[in-house]
Amino acid sequence: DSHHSTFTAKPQGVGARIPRKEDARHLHGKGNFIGNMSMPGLSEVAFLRSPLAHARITRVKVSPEAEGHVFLRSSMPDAKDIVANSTLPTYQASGQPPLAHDKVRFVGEPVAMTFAATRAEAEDLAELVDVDYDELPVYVDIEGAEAATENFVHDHWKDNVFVTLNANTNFDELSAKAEVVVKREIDLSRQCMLPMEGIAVLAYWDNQVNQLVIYTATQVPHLIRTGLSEFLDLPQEQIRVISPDVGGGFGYKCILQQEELCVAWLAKTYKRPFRYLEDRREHLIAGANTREHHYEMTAYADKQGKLLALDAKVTINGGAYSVWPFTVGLETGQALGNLPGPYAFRGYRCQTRCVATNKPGFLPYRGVARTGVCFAIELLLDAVAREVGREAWEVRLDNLVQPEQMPYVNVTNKHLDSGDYPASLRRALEMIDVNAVRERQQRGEPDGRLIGLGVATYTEQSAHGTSVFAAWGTPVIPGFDQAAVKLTPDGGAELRVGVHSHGQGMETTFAQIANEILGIDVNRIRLVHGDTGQTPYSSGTYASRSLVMSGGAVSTACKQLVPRIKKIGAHLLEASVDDVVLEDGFVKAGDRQVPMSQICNAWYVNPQHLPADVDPAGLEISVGYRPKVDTGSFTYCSQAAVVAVDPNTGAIEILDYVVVEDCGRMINPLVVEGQTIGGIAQGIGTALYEEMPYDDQGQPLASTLADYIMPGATEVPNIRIDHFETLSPHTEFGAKGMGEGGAIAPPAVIFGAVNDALKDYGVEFTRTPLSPHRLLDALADAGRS
Ligand code: MCN
Ligand code: SMO
Repeated sequence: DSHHSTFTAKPQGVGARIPRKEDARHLHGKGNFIGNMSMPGLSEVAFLRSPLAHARITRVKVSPEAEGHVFLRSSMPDAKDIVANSTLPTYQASGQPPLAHDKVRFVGEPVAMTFAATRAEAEDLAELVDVDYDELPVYVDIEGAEAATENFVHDHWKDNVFVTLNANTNFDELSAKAEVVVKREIDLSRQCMLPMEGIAVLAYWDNQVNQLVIYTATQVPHLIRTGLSEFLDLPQEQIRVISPDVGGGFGYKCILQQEELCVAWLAKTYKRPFRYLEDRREHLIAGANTREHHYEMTAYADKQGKLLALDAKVTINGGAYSVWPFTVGLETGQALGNLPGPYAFRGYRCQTRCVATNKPGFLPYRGVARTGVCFAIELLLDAVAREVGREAWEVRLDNLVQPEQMPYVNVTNKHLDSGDYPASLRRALEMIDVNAVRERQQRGEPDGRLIGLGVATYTEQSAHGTSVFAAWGTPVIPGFDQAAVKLTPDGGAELRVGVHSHGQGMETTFAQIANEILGIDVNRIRLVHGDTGQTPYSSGTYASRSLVMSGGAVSTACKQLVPRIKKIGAHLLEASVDDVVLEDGFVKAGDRQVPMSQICNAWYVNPQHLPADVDPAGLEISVGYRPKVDTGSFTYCSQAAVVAVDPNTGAIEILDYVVVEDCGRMINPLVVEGQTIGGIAQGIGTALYEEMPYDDQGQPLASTLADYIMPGATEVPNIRIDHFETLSPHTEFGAKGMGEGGAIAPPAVIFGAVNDALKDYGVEFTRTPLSPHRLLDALADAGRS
């Protein structure tokens, strides 16, 4: 049908399903991670962390044996507190000191720093620091934080609210016409991010160039440099940030971490190498968390379940500090703007706010607010469908933006660029075979388990541009991106980008883009990324932006080199430049051709033979790129799942999971599928397993992976994927970003399926994770177990 692409890819070009170049080194244990690095005279750093969630520090005593190896905030007067500013009107900024001094605001907040030859010795030194605390009231939950009238998380604030945002479009007028009103409260619990590698930073001083060199596991090397420059008071050219292999980012590594600032300060001050590696326990206790959203949702619909208006109040538990550079405004603004998702209703009233509590700071995590808003609106639509007595997908098909409405500007002014949303849902239903599932449900399972079917459709706003970051109030982020392309004297190519690939496969996909245009073998194309000393300035990797933005820049740069290559090739072929083409890595005139290696040799090694009007800029170029419309590309996707619920044990098994996604032209379908499956695995974690619990004093109750459950291979089913390829009119190749998408829908899909399985039991779940004990408790409450 028309949604499936008939495009045929070149063997290594755009669209080719080739294996990832980067896999070989990782599969052979040859990755270059900070934990593996060694350096003469390297000291290992440890932190003494707060045992309390909210308390004043009244006295710090360092025992004499540790003197000279222990650092407090007062030891670092030349470092500034990390302050993430925002242009959003109601925003209250938080100052995050590199080390806590006047008070602590969450359990695990660093209070003192030590170093020694080994980590164990550094930790022993930290034991020699004695801190007295005066306890303050602890804010754990949203309600408690909002109710506070004094002793706020930040002393100078007027309440515990970081920011409040409001939207109201045609709400009164359209909600008044509703025949059906459905309300739900929906919660996404707080969770960790658990990349395989935690925070990792090694810094030293390079005397030759008088420069601080910092290796850090980051998604955003250029932004880290900008941040370090500001908070360490060093000019940018005196800082080089290198992000080598990174063991997963997922958002955890797109901010400036205070540990990065501290280790960089040590290197700047002592002019020798220092390293800090976050361990698993530190990550679970003190690493920034994500996802804690509370929704109060009201749908106003007609008798068929067609939405007229939506009323929503969204509150986010933002933890103690607003992260640099995104601030909590990112999550809050994205929730406000993306809650309508793929739906066409025109009445919207929404308030989103983010409150400060005594928990670790709040970070964007794969999917960012879109996982929460998808969960909220999809569960609400399931409830509407039940209310009007229709199937969940029938109601969705009526509410989705229809293909003839595209491009569609929705109620929050999102420019949905292209696609056929209902067709993706219909295809997902066909793949999962709805009728067969309903028959099976009717028949019942021999083992007594209950079968349920869930569906969800979402949009993934990706590759947000300059104007979107401005709307989220984050002044530090330019939003555009750049690339430099250099052909080598022997006919290979180097692509330099300031984004960072830490599992997304860009070393392969960006080479495919260059191969598409220049025809150079992908194994002769090297991606240089994640080093401020070698790459153009960049907003970095997050928000599924790298392909559209940096990939767009690579494409533009390669295209601009083509006439220069042809000019040299035409000379070598003694042909007119108008008569030659660049094809498969050769400049061709009729049946004569000259390979790229000879063209590069002519320019770099034997330029004396070339005509004088060959562009002296040569075979190297740097370009900037902004898509034609910079409000983001809108990938969309429908997912469906069948689950089996055991009402005796509370166990949930995912029997089938299907995906129909449309990210425009896929540069590499294999990479797109890998990204999708990885995201879904994380989404299954959000849905069924992951939760960071705290007691009422803000003590984290899961400090090891025995207490914090995440899905393993056995919890992730075989995922079947189909692709539509509707090209974006705004981007190079019509590609749209998709790296987060997988993680957006699973909570909505799985909860929809479990609620469907239990629809005759009088229970409905609206809070993640859906653990066996929650399921059994609910059945017991309903008198059904
Ligand atoms: N791609 C493609 N065709 C498309 C779209 C994307 O072939 N139409 C390919 C790209 O070329 C790239 C990959 O898919 O190789 C992802 O591209 P993109 O959607 O631009 O996303 P980013 O590269 O900007 O990656 C960021 C995104 C985010 S925000 C999170 S969070 C996340 C994710 O990627 N973190 C990840 N995927 C991850 N995957 C791994 N392994 N590790 C992480 O930390
Ligand atoms: S959470 Mo992804 O780094 O936008």
